[in-house]
Amino acid sequence: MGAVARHFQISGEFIGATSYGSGHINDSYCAVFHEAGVPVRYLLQRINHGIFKNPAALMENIQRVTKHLAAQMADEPDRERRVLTLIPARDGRAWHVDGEGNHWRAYRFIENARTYDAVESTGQAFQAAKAFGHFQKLLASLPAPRLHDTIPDFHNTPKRFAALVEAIDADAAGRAILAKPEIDFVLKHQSIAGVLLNANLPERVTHNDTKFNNVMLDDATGEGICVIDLDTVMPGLALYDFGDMVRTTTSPAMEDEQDLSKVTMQFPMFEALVRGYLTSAGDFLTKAERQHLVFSGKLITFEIGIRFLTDYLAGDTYFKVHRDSQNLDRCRTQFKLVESIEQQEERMERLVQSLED
Ligand code: ADP
Ligand code: GN1
Ligand code: MG
Repeated sequence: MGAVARHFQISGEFIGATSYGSGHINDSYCAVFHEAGVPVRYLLQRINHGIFKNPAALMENIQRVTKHLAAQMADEPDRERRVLTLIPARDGRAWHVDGEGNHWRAYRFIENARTYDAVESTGQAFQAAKAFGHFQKLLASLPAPRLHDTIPDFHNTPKRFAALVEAIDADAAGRAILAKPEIDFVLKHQSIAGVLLNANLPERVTHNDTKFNNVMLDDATGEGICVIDLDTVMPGLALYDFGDMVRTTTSPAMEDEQDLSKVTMQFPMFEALVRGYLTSAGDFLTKAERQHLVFSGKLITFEIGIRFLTDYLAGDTYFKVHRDSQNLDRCRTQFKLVESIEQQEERMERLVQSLED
């Protein structure tokens, strides 16, 4: 790690690095340098180029996005903690390629803030949603050209459905027999897959991976201080972001929880999300977008469940796993949450409606 870290424009002496975070895709490390005798932390990441096929395009997106965000934060107190800051490599580029062809980047470490894998309070849900809505709002003015699609069709649910059907047919890991109820669940819900794509919603610059653990909450104030994990920032629908907030922030259970009785859509969390999101995004959302807020939670939860199931059937080639049936467990929590949303859909719709009046 020292060899990698020294390729970035960081002064001081490299002390060490440890593996960091619980993301499913990239490898993150917290690296410590001594600068004038003081330990300073940096976040180093190896980009998963098996998944992000064009790391240069991805880094160009991140450079443009962070620069645009930073310019709008210029007058804010504590502005350096409100947007990710890339540390350039010594050759002046925004990233470093090592001898094995791995792409690395370094960020300034956001101190006195942290991410949570599971939500703990409605206040946290409100703050996360407000931060992601603010992120969308600031990026609405990103100058042309259009950002690169870092993963094409990332939230195209019908294509995710088709990929699952292929994985069932191929049954590469011989697991289809173990996932019959989950496969049936998807087939039964096929009709919802295309709804957002056919709802005439505007394309925006969106985050596309608004997991609760992709926003850092300030330790002292609880504020959603910085949106992180920018690899999938690209053109998308605002509701992809809101839907993924519902998926990851309304249930108190971990994504791979095996006790499904713990997985439930907690109405007060949903209410906090809607209120937080409307605080920052309320003035640009169209009527059609508002009308699909509840639906987007159901759809994105369904979609990510499909992706976990597809990866389970393919033999765990995409998401990092730490045990054998982890992707199936993740799929089950998603579908349990979809059911919980279905049971409360009318009440959720009434809430959104009441906030319109
Ligand atoms: P992944 O794509 O693997 O989810 P993330 O970019 O979300 O990677 O980073 C993984 C974890 O590292 C985050 O959940 C967060 O806790 C931490 N992290 C990421 N960026 C920073 C940063 N600039 N400062 C401090 N911690 C960070
Ligand atoms: C991955 O990188 P991470 O862990 O924040 C995935 C998301 C999924 C999520 C499920 C690039 O996100 O799309 O929703 O896992 N990211 C990519 O937890 O596929
Ligand atoms: Mg992440």
